[in-house]
Amino acid sequence: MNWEQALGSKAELINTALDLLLPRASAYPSPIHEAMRYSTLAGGKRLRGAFVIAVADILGTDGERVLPAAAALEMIHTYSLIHDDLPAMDDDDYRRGKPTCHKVYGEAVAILAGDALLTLAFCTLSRLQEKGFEPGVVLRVIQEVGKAAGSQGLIGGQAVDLDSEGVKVSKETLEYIHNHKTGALFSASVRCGALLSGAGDEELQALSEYAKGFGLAFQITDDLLDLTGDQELLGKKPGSDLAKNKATFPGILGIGEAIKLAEDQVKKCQLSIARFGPRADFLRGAANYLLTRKR
Ligand code: GRG
Repeated sequence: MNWEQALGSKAELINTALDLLLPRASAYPSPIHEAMRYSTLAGGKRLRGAFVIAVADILGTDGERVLPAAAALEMIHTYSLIHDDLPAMDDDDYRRGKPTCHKVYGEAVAILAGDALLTLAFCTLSRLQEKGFEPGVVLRVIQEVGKAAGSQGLIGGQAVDLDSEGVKVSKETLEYIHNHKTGALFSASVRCGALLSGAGDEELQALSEYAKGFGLAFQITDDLLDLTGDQELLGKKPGSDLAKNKATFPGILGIGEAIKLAEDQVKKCQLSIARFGPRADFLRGAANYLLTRKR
C-alpha cells in the first residue's frame, strides 16, 4: 500500500466515525445540523485525524480505540475553516471545492455550525473513556486539544495574522503565525496519539518536533500552491492570500528560499522520527508528500 492509499484507508475510518458522531441532518433544529454535516463531510484530506491513528499504530495502540480523538481533531479543524472563511475573516467563497458554509447557509448559521463543531469535539474527546482509557489520560488529551485550539494555539495564530494584514512582517512573526495557526493542531494530533499510547517524554518530544516541522512545511507548501497550484482543487481564488495583502513565505523569502525552507523542515521531520523505525513509515510518507503535493 502506498502512502496515499494508507491515508485513504485512515480517512475512511475517520469519515465513518464522523458520520456517526455528527447529529443527523433531520434532527431538530435541522439547518444547523445540515450545515455541520455539509462542511465536515465535504471531503477534507483528514491529515490531522490520520496522525492520531498513525502515532497510535507506531506505539502499539489499536487505531479503532483512538478514533474519537481523530474525529474530534477533524471537527475542530472544520470549525476553524468555516470561521476563517467568513466575511469578517478571510471572506472565501469556496472550500474543499464547494461553496463555503456561509455561502450556502448564511453567516449566522455558519457561525453557529462552527461553534457547535468545536463544542461537539470536546464531548467526543470525553467519550475516549468508553474506549477503556483512564480518566487521567482522557483529561490530559482534553487539555492538550484545548490549548491547541485556544488563544495560545490556533486562535492566537489567527489573531496575529489579522493584526499583520497589510503590514510588513518579519520571518519570525510569520513563523509564529503558522506555528500556531497551522502547527498547533498538527502537534495536538500527534501528541494525542502519543498520550493515548502511554508515550514517554522522549517519544513525545520527538513526535512534537516532527509535528512542528510538518506544520511549517505544510504552510510553506500551501503558500507555494496558492501561487502555482490547481486552484479549483484547492477551492481557492488564485493568489488569494497575496491578493488579501497577507504575508506569505514565498512573499517574504522568495520562491527559491521558501522551497529550501520547506525541504529543510522535511529533513528535520525525518530525523526526528528515525528512532521509530519502519512503524513510522506513514509519518515519513506524510512529510515527503509535502514536497510534491498538489492539494
Ligand atoms: C478559528 C477563525 C479561526 C481561525 C483559526 C486554523 C485557522 C485559524 C484557520 C483555518 C484556515 C487556514 C488557512 C489554516 C491554515 C492551515 C491550512 C492551509 C488548512 C487547510 O488544511 P488542509 O489542507 O484542509 O489539511 P483539508 O480540507 O484537506 O482538511
